[in-house]
Amino acid sequence: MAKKAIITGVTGQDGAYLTELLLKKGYEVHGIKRRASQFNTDRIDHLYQDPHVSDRNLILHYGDLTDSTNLVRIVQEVQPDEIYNLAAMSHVKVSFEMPEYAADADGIGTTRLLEAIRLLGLSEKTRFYQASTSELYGLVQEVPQSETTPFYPRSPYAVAKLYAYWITVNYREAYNMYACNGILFNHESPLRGETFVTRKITRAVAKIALGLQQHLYLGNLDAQRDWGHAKDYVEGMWRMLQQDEADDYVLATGVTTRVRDFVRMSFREVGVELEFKGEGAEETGVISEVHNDEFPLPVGTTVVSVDPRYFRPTEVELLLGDPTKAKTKLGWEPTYDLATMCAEMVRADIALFERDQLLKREGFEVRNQFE
Ligand code: NDP
Ligand code: GDR
Repeated sequence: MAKKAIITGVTGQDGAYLTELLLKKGYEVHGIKRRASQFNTDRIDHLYQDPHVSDRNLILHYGDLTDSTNLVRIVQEVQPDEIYNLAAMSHVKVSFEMPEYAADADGIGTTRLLEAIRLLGLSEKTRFYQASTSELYGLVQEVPQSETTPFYPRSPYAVAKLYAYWITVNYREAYNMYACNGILFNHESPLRGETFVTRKITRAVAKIALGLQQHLYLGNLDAQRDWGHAKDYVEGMWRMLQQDEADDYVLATGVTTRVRDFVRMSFREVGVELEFKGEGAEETGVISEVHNDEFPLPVGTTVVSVDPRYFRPTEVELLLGDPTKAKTKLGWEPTYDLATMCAEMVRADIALFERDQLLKREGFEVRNQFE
């Protein structure tokens, strides 16, 4: 019999990569997606199977982490071997605008799933993965950060995730459930949401290189992040649920990079060198060298500025993870380095926008979104 897994947040970046991984491993995957007014399954459309086919191994269910009735119903129907709780209002800056919703979906949502497992008598059968985060570390207490570093969350998102972390530990201890926290540092990919900083940058660089955009506005260029590739990280999630005993693990690369340097790295991919001038809100990124005959802007053009609207009321300045425990106990190691991932993201965004470039050349209007 194939193992059954439920993935919440199946339409997100990690949901897509994890679905692909579990299908390859022969699982029957049940994804929970939200009802939306437009299709929201772009990232998993290549895995879609016609509901009329009888031996499908990817089944999607409508559901929401804020509604326990549907979660109980789906868990009862599926009787899963594993649940991966990836669904969340996952944007740190946006959580300052909707703190109550973040607490409900990201915090209480986790309890709703754990309670579904418990109430349905599945505590011994169903293994549970909670998408915890390096945002728990928040204000720097220790560098690098490991499973034993104290938490100091700095946003409504991180506070909600702190609750989710501890309720997962509590259900493990109180009910002997196999429940794990993956404390994952930032991980990116060509499927990354468009408003997270790496993807915002690679999209803008692609558009600027194709003559579809002139300028990129960013917030805190000094922030440092330990960026890995989502493909590596979903493998770690799966490994956490295959051990003899449940535990909590950090997944990270052990390398940290400033936002400003990721901008430089991305422009380098299109043959352009940037120089940063000024400080704080006055800082700008100016083209200092061009090694690409097709690049549309000359040396001396300012292409990056700081817009304080992207600053956060409380910022997380430095994240650098220590993945030793995952390496030792799970045999997990990242396979991507940042430059390779950055190149993959820029190339994917160029391919995405070449269609827009063609439309523009032919005289059609191309609207700019997500700037
Ligand atoms: P995304 O933002 O790409 O995906 C989030 C998913 O959650 C989407 O499928 C979204 O649906 C769904 N979702 C949001 N709210 C609800 C809700 N109320 N009910 C049901 N589904 C909901 O996130 P990632 O894939 O990047 O991250 C996955 C998880 O890992 C998240 O919990 C995130 O907080 C956490 N995390 C992520 C890290 C990262 O660097 N990527 C690092 C550490 C933790 P829709 O598509 O409809 O919006
Ligand atoms: P983060 O990711 O907050 O770490 O949360 P994000 O990419 O949003 O920000 C990283 C850093 O870049 C700075 N920054 C900007 N960020 C955005 N989004 N837009 C900008 O214009 C910009 N300019 C500078 C930010 O201030 C920050 O310091 C991500 C999410 O995936 C969470 O769900 C997850 O838990 C953590 O990673 C680990």
